[in-house]
Amino acid sequence: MTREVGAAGRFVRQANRFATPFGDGPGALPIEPGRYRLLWTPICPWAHRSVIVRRVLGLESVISLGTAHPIRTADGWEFSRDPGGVDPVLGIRYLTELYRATDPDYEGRATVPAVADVNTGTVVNNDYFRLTNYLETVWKPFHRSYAPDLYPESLRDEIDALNQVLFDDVNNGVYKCGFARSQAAYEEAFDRLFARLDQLNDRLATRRYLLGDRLTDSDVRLYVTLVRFDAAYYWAFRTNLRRIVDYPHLWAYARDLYQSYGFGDTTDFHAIKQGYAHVVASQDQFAIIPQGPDRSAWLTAHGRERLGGDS
Ligand SMILES: N[C@@H](CCC(=O)N[C@@H](CS)C(=O)NCC(=O)O)C(=O)O
Repeated sequence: MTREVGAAGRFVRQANRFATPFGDGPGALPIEPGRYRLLWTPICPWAHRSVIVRRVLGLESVISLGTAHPIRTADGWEFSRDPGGVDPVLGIRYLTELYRATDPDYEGRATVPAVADVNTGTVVNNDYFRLTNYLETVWKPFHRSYAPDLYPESLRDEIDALNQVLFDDVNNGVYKCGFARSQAAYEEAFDRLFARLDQLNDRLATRRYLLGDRLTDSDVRLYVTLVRFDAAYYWAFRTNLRRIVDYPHLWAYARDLYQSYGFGDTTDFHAIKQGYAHVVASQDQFAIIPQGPDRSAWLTAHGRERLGGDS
């Protein structure tokens, strides 16, 4: 993480190395059932998105899933939950082995989500930003019947624009708070995050989902951050002005999604808490002072005079 520091101590996320698209165009990764394995760990919001979409769309028998332990070791993500500590399909102990087999000169972090080609034992795609969109579009021939259209053509521009905002202020916004190396960088990200959550809460007051009455890719993206918020970010990344349970519409919306197929059943709160506790423990400390909780309510009427006594 140490290299991903920008001006004034801001966190700047590394670019994806393996971004070849899926599809039938020249040079694209062919759509082929049984050929790919999605690698994730339940702590990771970027990987969780793809796991949700894979289940919602019924792609589980088409793209297999490998699960790393939620605590990242000094050597990176480890398949220690598997028998013998080795991913049963790829035969690797650590995710870094896969990245190194693909590109011996790879110097970035070996991240999830990563899609491996099981025939070659290499990473073919780790484009966490676009991965769900591939599952939603070019993988359509393998969707279950009655699968929802999470990325309808008529809404794509709107979804893409909203996804960018969600990324900047919310999905990556919490990381900008947690990985800030200066008080000013933390406060800037914190203010943007809560201003955006306030706005999203208002938006969801009158619509069931972000884009109206249908579930879309944007809802998956917002969900993965909301579900980690009170359990982890609030304390681990100091995003503590308000909790999600303090926002009436965001909280009901988050529960609505959690209770939907593919969402709550892929959410592992224990792994999330375990993983972020470890992130905090392994991080350098910059003595960032939390900006919350919200102090404004301390001066509102308490009504306790009516009980008598001196004041
Ligand atoms: N590919 C993106 C996003 C994916 C990502 O950050 N995944 C995290 C887990 S949430 C990861 O795998 N980190 C591995 C590491 O830091 O070594 C990135 O490199 O920033």
